[in-house]
This record gives sequence, structure tokens and C-alpha cells, in this order.
Amino acid sequence: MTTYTFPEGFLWGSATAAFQIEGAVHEDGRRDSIWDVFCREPGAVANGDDGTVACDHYHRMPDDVALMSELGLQSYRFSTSWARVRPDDDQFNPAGLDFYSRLVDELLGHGITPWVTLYHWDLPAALQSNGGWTNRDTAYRFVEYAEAMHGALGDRVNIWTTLNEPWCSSFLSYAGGEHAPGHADRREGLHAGHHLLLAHGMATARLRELAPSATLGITTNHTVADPLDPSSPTDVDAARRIDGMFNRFFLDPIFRGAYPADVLEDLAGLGLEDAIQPGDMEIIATPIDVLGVNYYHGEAVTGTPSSDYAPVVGPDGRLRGNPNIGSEWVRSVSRGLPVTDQDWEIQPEGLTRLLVRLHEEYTGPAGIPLYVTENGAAMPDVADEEGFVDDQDRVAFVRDHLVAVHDAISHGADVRGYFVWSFMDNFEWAWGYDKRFGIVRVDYETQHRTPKASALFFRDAASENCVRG
Ligand code: PNW
Repeated sequence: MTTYTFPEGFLWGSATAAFQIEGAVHEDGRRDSIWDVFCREPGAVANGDDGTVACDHYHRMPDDVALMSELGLQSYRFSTSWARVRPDDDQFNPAGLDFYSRLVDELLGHGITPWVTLYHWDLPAALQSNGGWTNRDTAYRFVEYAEAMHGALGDRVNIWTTLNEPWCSSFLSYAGGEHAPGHADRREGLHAGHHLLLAHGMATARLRELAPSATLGITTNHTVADPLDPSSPTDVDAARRIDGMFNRFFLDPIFRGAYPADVLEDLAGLGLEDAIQPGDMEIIATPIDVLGVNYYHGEAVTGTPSSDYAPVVGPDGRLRGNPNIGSEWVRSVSRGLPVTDQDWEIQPEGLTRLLVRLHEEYTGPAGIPLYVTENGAAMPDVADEEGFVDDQDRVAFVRDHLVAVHDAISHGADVRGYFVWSFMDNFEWAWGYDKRFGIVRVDYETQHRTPKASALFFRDAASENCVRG
């Protein structure tokens, strides 16, 4: 057995997102977000689930924070809900701002460092009626919202990330049709992607003025794409394309101030250029202090090159698109690796490769540290009568990925912390409540919380600053 000890000060935390846990969607002035609307569309979310109650965190927040403290979490990454603090794209809502202010006080009172994400996908529905992220104006609205959040929390919060996973909130949402608002339009997907990056850059610049000493960043989601057959030029090109859209489309503008040339070529004629205005790329490249990395799995890719593509109408009448804009012919195929409850392949070594590469190609040269802001697994809900889940499968997943982080650090990557996704079972977007990612179990009948074996494992790892395996 080897003991993997992490560098001193390594940050152990857990994460959630507002829409996935809060509930209380129409309380204290909150109004619909695009996810509330999307959940009402037949066929959009498994079982017709929605966020009306979720984990009822809005009413149980102090108890939830107390549990985080019992489990030894050093930091808690949460998102603030734009639809709660500025429901109508008009006045800010004091009751909404107050909820997050109380959350921050509660965290600090327990010695837990708050890590704020300003946008985890719950755009106010009022803004979607003007085009949402396809409208450049939404980026300016985001800056106003960021300013308001800083005004409410900036005296106590030091770590701010602008966006969570812009790949999801652009390509998967506006072109893939899988996430709210559920559109299947390539041009919309690309414009949303550009405007999200612009929003990130402008908000970062504004927050920097307001809080020169704050730690500012963004969280991006990544994949590690390998050619199914490394000797096939088509598969190699497929992997390049997926890497381009998932990873480099977002990182190159942020760290290098330009979209990658090969990606622009793949996307020629699809309308991205129409969204880019003079000066945008400089704004997007506003320096950041930290990069949050979300990693769940890599993939092997293949396909038959084709320029034919059209969204299809699903059995429920909804349009189904494809997030691989301009490379819709690329498919991910199983390599026969073990999978989670969501059929995502379990591939810890992908995380090592990803972190080393990000460090070498993007963050290292700029002296910027990496944090794993999400990693975790959906696993079956097998609870005993007391509601305890002995999730040794999740324990192994988290341990193996922590070892992978340790390997990346040994190879020179500057990784400063790890946030397990998620603190508790919650609304897993298009999968509804079917898929459970929590290290704490939620009984949705009683709202009772029960730490799983993985929570106890994580508590011990955090307190000892090491894992064994
Ligand atoms: C991330 N995909 O979502 C999010 O940041 C979390 O809110 C979410 O619960 C977690 O990962 C687990 O899914 C993703 O289809 C959702 O590729 C879907 C995809 C990727 C990330």
C-alpha cells in the first residue's frame, strides 16, 4: 500500500450548484430560470423531474453547512442564482442577495472557505426571451449581476469564478438541445459560446477593479479525446476536433487571446465570425488567477467524415441537435472500460494527462494554479434501512482520481485543491433525480441527509491530507 500525501495547504472541498439543490423556485421573489422553463417541456428531463423542491437547501442551508463542517470540508464551491437575485432583469432582489449573504456567514462561522461560481446555467428566463446567450447584451447583464454579487458578498468572499462549464451552457444547450434552453442550432451554439467568453472577460475585468486582491477565475469542463485507432488519420482528426471544441475553443481565447486556427477552419461558414467584435479577444484574455478544471471522463472517438448534418425531431417532438458543432460525424465509442451509473467510462489516468497538459500548455507559463473544481461519479442508490449507502464504488472512484491528481503534481502540474462533485445527491439536469452524485445521500421523501461511506472516506483523506491505495 502506498500513501499519497498532498502538498501542504492542498484544499479539500465539495461542490454544488444553485438550481440542483435549492428548490424554493418561486419564493422570496425568485422567478423562472431557463431550467424551470425547460423542465416543463415534455421529454426534456427524465421522469418530468424539476427543481421545485430539489434538496430544499434554501430552507435547510444552516443544517447543510453544519454537516459540511462535520465532514471536514475546508471549502465549499456553490453557485449563486441569477434568477434569484435579479429575477426580471430589472431591480435586484434583496431577499435573494440576503440568502447568499447568510450562506457565506454560515460557512465562515464554520471555518469553511466560500468559493463562489456566478453562473451555473440558471439564466433568468426574462433574458432568454431576448435570445439569452445568443444576444450579446446578456454578457453586459452578466457584468451588472457580477457587480451586484460582489457588492453583497465581496467583503467576505475572496474566490470568484465567473462561469461553470461554458461548453455545456453554449454547445450542449443551444446546439445539442440537451440542456436548457434546448435549442438545436449550430450558429446559436457558437454565438452563445463567444458571448459567454466575453461575459467572463468583462466580469473578470470589472471584479478586478472592485477587488484587486481577490482570486478570480473560471471553471471549464474538459475531455481527453483519443483516436479509437491511433493509426487511422480519420480517428486522429476526430480526436483533434473534439479536443478543439471541448478544450481549446475556450482555453485559447482565455490564455492566448485567439480562437485556435484549426477550430476556426472546422467552423468556417457556421457564423462564429459574426459574433466577434473588435476588441473582444483582448477582453476575453483578461488575466485570471486560477483555472478550475472539471473532469469526469475521457473518450475514444471515431467516425466517417461528412458535412451533412441536420437536427432530428425526437419521439417527443423536441428537436435533438449535436454539441459537436461542425464535427457532428464524430462519435465516442466504448473502450470497454468500467462505467458509472451514467455509462461514463471510468478513466482516472485521463485526469493526470489533462492536468499535466493544462499546466504545460496554458496555466504553468502564466504561473496560474489549477484546482479540480468537480470530479465524481453517479453510482446506484443502494441504501440500507437507516439510509446508509456503503458506496465503495464511489470511494474507489474518488480515491483513484485523487491518486491521478497526485501523479499530475509529481509530473509538475501545479494543482492546489480538489472538490468532489457533489456534496449531496441533487437534480442531475436532463437526468433528473435518477442519477446520484452525492457523498451525502438525500432521501427525497423526507429530505433526510445521510453521509455515505464516500463522505467518511473524504473526511479522513482531507484531515490527513493524503489517500492510500
Ligand atoms: C457537470 N456532458 O455537468 C456540472 O458542472 C454539474 O452541474 C453536473 O451535475 C456534473 O457535471 C455531473 O454531470 C455536466 O453531457 C453535464 O458532457 C453534462 C455533461 C458534462 C458535464
